[in-house]
Amino acid sequence: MAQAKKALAKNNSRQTSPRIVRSSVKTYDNYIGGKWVPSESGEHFENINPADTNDIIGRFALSTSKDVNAAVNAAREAFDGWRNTPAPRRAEILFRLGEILLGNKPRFTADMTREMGKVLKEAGGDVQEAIDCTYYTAGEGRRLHGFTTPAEMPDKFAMCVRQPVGLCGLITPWNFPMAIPSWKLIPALVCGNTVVLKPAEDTPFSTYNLVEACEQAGIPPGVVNLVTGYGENAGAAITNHTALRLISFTGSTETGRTVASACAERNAICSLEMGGKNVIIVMEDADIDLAIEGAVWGAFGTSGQRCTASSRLVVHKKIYKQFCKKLVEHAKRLRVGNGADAKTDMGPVINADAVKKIMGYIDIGQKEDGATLACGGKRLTRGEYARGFFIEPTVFTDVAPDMRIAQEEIFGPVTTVIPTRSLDEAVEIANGVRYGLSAAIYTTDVNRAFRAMNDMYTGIFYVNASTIGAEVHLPFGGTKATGNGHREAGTQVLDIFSEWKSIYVDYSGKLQRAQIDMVEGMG
Ligand code: UN1
Repeated sequence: MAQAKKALAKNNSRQTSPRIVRSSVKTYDNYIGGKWVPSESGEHFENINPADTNDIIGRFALSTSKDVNAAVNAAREAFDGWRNTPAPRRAEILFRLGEILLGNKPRFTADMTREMGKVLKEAGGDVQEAIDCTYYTAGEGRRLHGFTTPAEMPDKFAMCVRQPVGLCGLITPWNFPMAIPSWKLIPALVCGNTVVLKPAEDTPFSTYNLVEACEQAGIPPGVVNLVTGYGENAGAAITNHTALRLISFTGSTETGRTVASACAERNAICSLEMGGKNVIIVMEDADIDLAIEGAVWGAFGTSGQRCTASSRLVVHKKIYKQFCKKLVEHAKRLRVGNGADAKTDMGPVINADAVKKIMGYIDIGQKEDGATLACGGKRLTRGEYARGFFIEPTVFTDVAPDMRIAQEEIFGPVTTVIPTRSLDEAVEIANGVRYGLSAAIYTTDVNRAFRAMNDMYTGIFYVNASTIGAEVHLPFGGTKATGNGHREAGTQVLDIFSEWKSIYVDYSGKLQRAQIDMVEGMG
C-alpha cells in the first residue's frame, strides 16, 4: 500500500494541471503463466500521455515481489517444455509473432506515440525495429551454430553446443518501448529460455502490446511473463530473485551499477546497456549541409532521448561559425508539438522528472559552465503546450570538452558544439568521456574517415551519417560506462542468452586420459 501511494505520488508529480478522472480508463493486468491476472496488491499506476497529461492511457498493475515470484514460478514450470521444443519450432512461433506485429503496426505505432511522445514516424520505426528483430533473430532457430573440432586422441569426438541460460529477467526502458524489449525477448526465446519482463513504468502499453502478440502467436503459457510496475519494487524483486539466472537491463548507468552489484552477489549473468555521450566530428572538408542534417536528426530525434543521441558536435574551427549558424537556423525551424500531429518534428520529453533534469542542465550550461546558449533553452508551457512536457530544441556553442554539459548524459533535446583544430584533437575530445556507445565523422577524406574509425573507442561508428539509427543485424552496445562487455542484436546477442557446452564423446571403448595418453609416436 505504501508502495502504491509512492507510485501514485510519483505519477501525480507528472501533472501540470488537474487530472480529469475518466471512469472509462481501461485497466491492464500482468501476464503470468498464460493468464492475464491483476497484481497481488490490487493497485494500479497510471500511464499518462506526455503531450497531454489529461490523457490517461490506462491503469497498469502495480506489481510487488509476490507477483514477480508468481511470474518466476510460471517461467520455471514452462522451462523444460520450451527448452526441449526444437529451436526451428520455437522459431516458427516467433515468425508468427513477426506477422502479428507487422499486421498491427499502425495501431502499435499510435499507442506508442500516445504513451511515449515520440512522433508517429519514429514510433513506427520503433515498432519496425521490433519486427526486424523478430524476423532476423527467429532465423537463428535454424542456425544457433555451435562447432565441432578435432579431439586430441583417436576415436574421440569433440563439439560445442549452445544451451539456454535458464530463467531470465528483462528490465527495459521507456525510450524504445517495443524495440528494446524485443531485442531481449526474441533472442532469449529462440535460445530456449523463459522470461519475466518488466517494462518501464512510463511506457508499459507498448510492451503489453508485444506480450499480447506473443500470446496470439501461440507462445506456450509461462514462457513469457509480463509484470508491470516500478523499479523500486517489481524491478528490484526481479534483480534480486535467486531463480533468475540472467538479468538483462537497459537504462541509466547508475541503476545499471545497482543491477550489476546485485547480480554479482548471487553469481547471476548480467548484461547491461546504459548511457551515452555520443559525438559527431565535423571536419573542414565535410559536406556541411549533410552534417547539419545528421546533427539535427541525431540531437533532436526522439527529443534527444536516445542512448545514441548526438549530444556533442566537435566541429573544425575553419567551418565552426558557418556550422553553428546553420545548426541554429535548423533547430529553430523544428516544430515542437504532440507527436500524433503529422506536422510535428519533435515531441515532448517523457515526464516531469525529465523536464527538471534537462532544465537543470540548461541552467548549468549557462551559469556554471558559461557556454553560449545559441538557441532554445526554454520549457514551453502556453496554449497547446500547457498540459505536456515540452522543451525547445537547445544548442550550446563555445563549449569546452570538460564542461558538465559536454560530459554528462542529459537525455533531452540539448546539444553542445565544441570547436577543434585538428582530427587528432577531435578524436581526443571525442574519446574523452566516460561513455562509449556511438560516434560519427563527417568528412570527404577517406584517410581521415578510416583514421577516426580506428581511433574512436566506441561500440558503434558512422561515416557521413548521424550517431543514431543502428540496424538489428549488427551488434549494438558500447564501451566503458555504456555497458559491461556484452552486445545486443546481431548474432552476438546469442552469447548473452545461451551458454556454451563442450561435449566429448569417446568411442574407443577404453580409458583415454587427456594430456597424458599421447598418440604413439608423438609422446
Ligand atoms: C537506444 O537509444 O537505447 O540506433 C536505442 C538507434 C536505435 C536504437 C536506440 N536503433 O538510435
